[in-house]
Amino acid sequence: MINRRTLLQSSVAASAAILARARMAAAQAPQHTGHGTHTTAAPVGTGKLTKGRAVAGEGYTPVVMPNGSTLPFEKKAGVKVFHLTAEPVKHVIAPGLEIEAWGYNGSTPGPLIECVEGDKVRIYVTNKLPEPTSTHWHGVILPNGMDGVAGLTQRSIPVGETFKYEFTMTKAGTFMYHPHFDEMTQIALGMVGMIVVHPKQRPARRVRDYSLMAHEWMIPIGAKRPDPMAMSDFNVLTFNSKAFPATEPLVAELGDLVRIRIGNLGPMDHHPIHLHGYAFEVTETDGGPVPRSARRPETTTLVPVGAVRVIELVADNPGDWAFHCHMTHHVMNQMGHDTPNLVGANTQGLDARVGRVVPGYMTMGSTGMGDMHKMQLPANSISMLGGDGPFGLIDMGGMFTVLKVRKQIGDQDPGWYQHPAGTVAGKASADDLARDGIKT
Ligand SMILES: [Cu+2]
Repeated sequence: MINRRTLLQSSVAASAAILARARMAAAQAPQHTGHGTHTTAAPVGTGKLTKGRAVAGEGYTPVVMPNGSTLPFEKKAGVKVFHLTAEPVKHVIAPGLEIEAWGYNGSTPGPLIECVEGDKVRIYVTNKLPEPTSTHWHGVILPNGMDGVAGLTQRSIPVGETFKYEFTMTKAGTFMYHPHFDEMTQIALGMVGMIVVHPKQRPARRVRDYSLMAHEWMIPIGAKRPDPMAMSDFNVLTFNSKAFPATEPLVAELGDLVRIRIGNLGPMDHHPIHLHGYAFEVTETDGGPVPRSARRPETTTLVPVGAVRVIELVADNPGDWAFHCHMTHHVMNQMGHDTPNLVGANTQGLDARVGRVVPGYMTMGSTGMGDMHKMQLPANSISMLGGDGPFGLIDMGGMFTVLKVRKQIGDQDPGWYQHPAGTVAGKASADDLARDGIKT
């Protein structure tokens, strides 16, 4: 493989699926690079796990927002008082890719708002954006004037001002919040958040309760500002605004009930979210609980734009289980699509001819895209796919994380699953093949 800049300078137009990327990246790729350099981001599997926010006097098990946080509140005369600040934020999608986003209280998604059915809440929203905003409480049943639709139910919040929303959380469930002013820009730049209203009473049960917000971004190679004009060419797909391998794993102990609340406030795409090793049921949407008689077992559930799906399962199958969007392009990072299809093409002649001007040139992509993680990366961009796993490269990026089920879980990421002897797929022996009559 060759230095990408050299390749571009020599104006070799026929190349791999990387070319659209490379073309845009040329200006930002000043470094001389070696051959076949491994460019995957830091492996998952080390680090402290995010905790939910326990509140004294509340009976619920706090929801955990991996890679995120829960909004604190103060109780004033029986009212839970929250404060959101809409503002520009610097955000790291994965090590190596920092963006200039907009969010709430310094993060995208904004912090989780967590309370209990029947709570009176007062939510202040301060606008530190360069334009007006408003906040809509998606799915929450409330008086019309608190619904947050700029122009329709309130004035937009001018730059520098603070508005006050007051209502009662009459209904338990999983909801979302987002702007209802210049939605296209503000949502595309990361202004999204989740709301969990716990029921007053829930059967006592050990539960691992997670909140994940699906999002999609168009981040041109080398740029820091996501492009809010994008309509179909999103190139970064995230859970809680992180792309694998930067997504924090979900964890559970054997016997735990696992509840995963998946919201989708991405601009355009619905996501079929798939879990390995388990069947689950969708127990709630942002409209409320799904009646038991209407539930069915699933391994994939479609989470449409502007919707929540809450899934539940009992953690009875230990291991490291992939949890991801099943759209194959949604588990790639910053993939260029404007390229010729080279899969199956015989590129030997091309390699030989280009090799005369660019020694060592090798066309990538002719045997598939599995080697794309070896590409050299321009500044402020991440590998299209991949993090290091226990058996080599995990060639997944984007909307991908891992549910780690163990006998015991502490405060730390438990690392990779230690498989019992004889339970990992491996090379068939000559004896195996002979015994079972397999001819290869
Ligand atoms: Cu998807």
